[in-house]
Amino acid sequence: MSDLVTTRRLDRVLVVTIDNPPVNALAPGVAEGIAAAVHAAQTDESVEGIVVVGSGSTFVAGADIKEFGRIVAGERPMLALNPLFNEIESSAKPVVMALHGNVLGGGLELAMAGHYRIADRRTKLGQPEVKLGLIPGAGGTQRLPRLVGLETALEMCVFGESINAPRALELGLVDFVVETDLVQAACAFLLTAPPPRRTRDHTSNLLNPDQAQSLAGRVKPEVGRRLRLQTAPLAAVDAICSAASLPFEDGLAHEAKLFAECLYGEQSSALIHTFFGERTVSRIADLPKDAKPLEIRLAGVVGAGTMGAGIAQCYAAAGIPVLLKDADPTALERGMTGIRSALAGQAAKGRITPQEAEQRLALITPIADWSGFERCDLIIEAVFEDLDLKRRVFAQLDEIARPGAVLASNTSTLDIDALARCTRRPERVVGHHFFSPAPVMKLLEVVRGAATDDEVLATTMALAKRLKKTAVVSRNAFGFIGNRMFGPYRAQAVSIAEEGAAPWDVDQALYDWGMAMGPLAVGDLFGLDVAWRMKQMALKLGIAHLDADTFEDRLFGQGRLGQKSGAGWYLYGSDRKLTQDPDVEAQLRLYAAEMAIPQRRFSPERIVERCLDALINEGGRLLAEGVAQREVDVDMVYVLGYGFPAWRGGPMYCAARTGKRKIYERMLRRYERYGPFWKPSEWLRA
Ligand code: 3H9
Repeated sequence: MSDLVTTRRLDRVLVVTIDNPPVNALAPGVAEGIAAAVHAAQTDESVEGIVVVGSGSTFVAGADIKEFGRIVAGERPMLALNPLFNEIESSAKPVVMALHGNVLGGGLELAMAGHYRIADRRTKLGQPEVKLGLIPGAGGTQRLPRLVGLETALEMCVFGESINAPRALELGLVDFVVETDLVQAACAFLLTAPPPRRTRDHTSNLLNPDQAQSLAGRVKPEVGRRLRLQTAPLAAVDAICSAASLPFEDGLAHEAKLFAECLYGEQSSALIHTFFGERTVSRIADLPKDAKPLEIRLAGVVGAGTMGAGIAQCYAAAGIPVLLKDADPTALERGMTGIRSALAGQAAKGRITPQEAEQRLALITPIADWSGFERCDLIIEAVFEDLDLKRRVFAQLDEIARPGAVLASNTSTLDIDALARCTRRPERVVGHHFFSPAPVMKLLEVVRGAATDDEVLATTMALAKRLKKTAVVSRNAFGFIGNRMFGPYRAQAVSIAEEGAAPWDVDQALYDWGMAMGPLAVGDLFGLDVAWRMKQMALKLGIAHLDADTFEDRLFGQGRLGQKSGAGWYLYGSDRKLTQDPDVEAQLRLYAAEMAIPQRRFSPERIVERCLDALINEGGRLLAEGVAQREVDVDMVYVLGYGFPAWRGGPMYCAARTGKRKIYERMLRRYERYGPFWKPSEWLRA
């Protein structure tokens, strides 16, 4: 047996253990080892049955994702798991899969190749391949519908969400759920001499081909809407529905063909990049391994506005008691009302139980003064984005907070070092930039000030994990990574509108490319007043060569602040639904004439190219300045915080795909024609 798979005997049962830490991924040798053990057991008369189990904390979390890049690069042959799983399924002796931890992707496919499945109560089962731009490729689209029916199989494979063991039991995906020792329970079951039972033969759950086709016709538009522009989910629908019309082996061949198309497609590489990217960003090159995180037993949030209330909810969701302070009783009450209704909404949608909602609410203490803040291990301010106001808050925190407490700011742009200097403990100050809505958005942009010490950074990274956020570290610089890049990106969108494109065409081009929202509509969302203020700061600091006077500034000057005032680039009804405003376009053309801006037509491709080039170039500047650690950090900020499509991998990933040289050359041409905005960053030049 290989090191990855070992066998032992428990009475008349052969126990096959997969041992490939940390997640027992199906690296080359794992499935081979299991199949070989099953094969050998066929001729060993002393073996009556076989149990397959994972060592450590999990069964199998899927195929080894690291292999996919190697396959695409031609360094490795395509995975050939089907013959091995078929060998297991064909065993003349019963095979029980003993499941715990994560049974995902190829792991669930392996489990379904067994004859019976017994699971620990806390097991999670799923086919998350679509999240990597793939479909199940080792029989999942053929065996899963046989066990749970087409509709449930679609739900699981198309959206990639896992289910828990009790639900799997209800669905017939597992046969037993136990609280006792898994292997003992599996062995005891085998000694009752259950007959081998092949999943492939279980066809009673399948619809007839016509029904399957009409189901596919019904779900595809919904899939197209919910997972816009993604190819793998639609391929999953095809593969699963084919289970109803094709014999099992043909179904496997059809699945294999679709799997290969997805694997060699661009979306899969980009999504695999984001999978590893989300994990890479937690590694900080110069943070000593022995930097010990502080335990956060009580947190304080200053400011009960949208952000403060949202941040308090994040802490409560992680089980951390939190004091929510606002000196204005109306604001405090509004904040708490918002929290109550958000929690009730989550309970109504079944995301949490009503008891969990109660528990979370009980962890949040609204407070008008500073009482209790002296006990907090961490205090985060989320007051209005104004440097002087935040300075005063930090000076006050310095008076109140206990020695050693972490003092964090939720600022999205301001100078963390300037805030740190208002205290006598700048080493305890750090930026925790949450994104709105804080309980939903996964990104936490962490700002490491010049003095921030290792313990504070280690505490922040550990805390982010507890809050279920992905932390990306930025050095202190105006706008950090996210907002600093957003300025030039939006500036291009505004310029293109000034040069002749209708604002909605600019937004539509980027939306159709995959962005969650167009950049001008985003301006309306966060407020053209905020955009204006940010630009003034950037201009003062001489960042990114933004134009001092633009059409957007005119809109702001007219009191068109975006959604909050009912009008910005668009018009908004009371439901905040947007409509195009012909007056904006008429004004735009007058503005262009007044400013003598030559007018031209823009194709959607050209709009996307110019906006992305601006985004990428600013990302390059941040890398060259050392504000961002790595390309992947920039990518994760954009994918997790700015609606950049994960299946495009992030701006810097896109740059690599397009070719840095190509982008550099067109930047240089624009730089020579249009001036300093387009000066290529050192990163692009290198
Ligand atoms: C598939 O199965 C295709 C099939 O249909 C067959 C086709 C032919 N491979 O996330 P964590 C690493 S596609 C390689 O921090 P957690 C991960 O990078 C696959 N490595 O822990 C990390 O490494 P490091 C379908 C993997 O407890 C370490 O393990 N399966 C894999 O927060 C710990 O991971 C999936 O998509 C893997 N499959 O979460 C499941 N999985 O320490 C993907 C993890 O060096 N995995 N690693 O950074 C997950 O969703 C989560 O990792 C899991 C654990 C929930 C399992």
